[in-house]
Amino acid sequence: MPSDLVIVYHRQPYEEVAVNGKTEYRENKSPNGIVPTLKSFFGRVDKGAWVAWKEAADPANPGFERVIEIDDQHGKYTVSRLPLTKEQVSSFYHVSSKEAFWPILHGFKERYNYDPVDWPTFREVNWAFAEAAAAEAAQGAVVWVHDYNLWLVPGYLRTLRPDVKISFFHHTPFPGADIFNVLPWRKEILESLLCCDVVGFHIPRYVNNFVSAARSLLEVETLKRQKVKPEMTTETSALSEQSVVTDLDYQGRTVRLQASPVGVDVDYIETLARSQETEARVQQIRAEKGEAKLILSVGRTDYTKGGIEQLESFERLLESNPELRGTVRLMHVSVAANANMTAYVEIQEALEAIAGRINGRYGTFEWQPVALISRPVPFRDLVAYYRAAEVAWITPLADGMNLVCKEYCAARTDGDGVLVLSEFAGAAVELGAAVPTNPFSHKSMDSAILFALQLDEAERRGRMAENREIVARQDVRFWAEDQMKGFDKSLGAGRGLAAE
Ligand code: GDG
Repeated sequence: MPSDLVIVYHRQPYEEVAVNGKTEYRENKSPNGIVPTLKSFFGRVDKGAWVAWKEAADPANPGFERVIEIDDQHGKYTVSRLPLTKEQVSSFYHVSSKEAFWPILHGFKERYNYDPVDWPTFREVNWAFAEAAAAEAAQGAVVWVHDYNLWLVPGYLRTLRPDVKISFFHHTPFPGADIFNVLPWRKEILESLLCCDVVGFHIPRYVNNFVSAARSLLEVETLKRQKVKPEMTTETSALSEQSVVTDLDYQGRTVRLQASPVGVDVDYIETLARSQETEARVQQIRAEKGEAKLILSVGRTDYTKGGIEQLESFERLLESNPELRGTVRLMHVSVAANANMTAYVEIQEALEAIAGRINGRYGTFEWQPVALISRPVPFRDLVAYYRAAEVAWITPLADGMNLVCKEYCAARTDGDGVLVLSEFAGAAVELGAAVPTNPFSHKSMDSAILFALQLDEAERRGRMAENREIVARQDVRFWAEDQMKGFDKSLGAGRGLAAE
């Protein structure tokens, strides 16, 4: 049976577990991230489909069922798994996406690695995703494509299935023309994205950057621009915009542009944070750390997350403020998602070197200033650390949104805690009561963390209350509803999805 909604995302929507020699497909263990939210859209349609990939030695004989039926709490849907070879995965995902697109999207021109990109393979893989989506989609269905590694899917899909409605969501920042145009495939990518009915980004800045890139190479016309909603314009943020383009014309078609910041599952996090188990764990963490204040930093091991710059700032903090020695501890959780890539191995080594140096220079038998955690922390424990940490120090150099800072606020059901947030995280345009910091400036990094440590309780609680209100209002359901509105407005001519 064809599907009314097809989600195209490189990741599979469940975990595959072997039980007594049989494969079972289970809800992902990790409740965070956006996969559960995406799946919840299947509850709004008669039939849904998901397109992902799975590695196979021989794509002609993959050795696994290509299309499987899933029936979980979100409803019934099929998952098409494209058999990709190890070489295809490496070329399309690790090389083109991570070594060429990722640095450009985050504004790191100097890290951009052009030479190993195999563009024909990138096209081939994107074509396979488009074909699989076309095979699943009902007449007039909505096909929702996610992220830059599937940039060419909309263009191919438009050719294969002119009837479907295509929506694309970018989870990363989108740079302006000066940076985006470093990519030699820029025109092909933009032409593909302009085949969409809706192109979604987290914040207005990325929308306007996309328009600047499109305008630099193609004849696009701005049909509509509107004032940015007050909840997305904190004055302090380097990423603020005052107005945003909402409709573009390209070759006689209207492309709707949407800024909707992804939120977190506040109900779920609050329930976890309030549970007796978490409370007990929080007491235990507090007892272990004693009087020392806990500064918490969580993120993937990636140069965009600014881990090295943050540890260096912490080192300067202890150097310049000897009275802080013994009174603060930094828990720096940095988990590698791409453990084998050279760039990430180098960062891991650098983090270990700096953390070791700080501990060697300032630590004592009783007090270790930095706990560098490189293994994933179970989400339950993470929530307990969020609850126990006096300060969350989130300082990416560039980040599409950053969900960790929102999770921290959601977990602070006690109303205390200080969030120090980089101006270059998309979330900074929403969380105006965070202590802002510029990770490119030593002065700003050092003074922001010192300021956060010294805030009195009334000020801490006032700021946290403001941030919690925004995080609760603009949660993941708010994002989902916003996406729905985008579908309804622009995709209304299709079969349509039922509003909840
Ligand atoms: C991309 C964009 C955008 C981290 N360590 C552990 C752990 N995490 C979880 C956090 C959070 C998630 O990973 C990270 O989300 P972020 O949003 O911070 O970052 P990216 O992975 O880079 O995500 C980003 C996002 O897409 C959504 O559009 O916000 O800008 O780069 O949920 O909690 N979870 C557990 N243990 C860990 O050690 N369980």
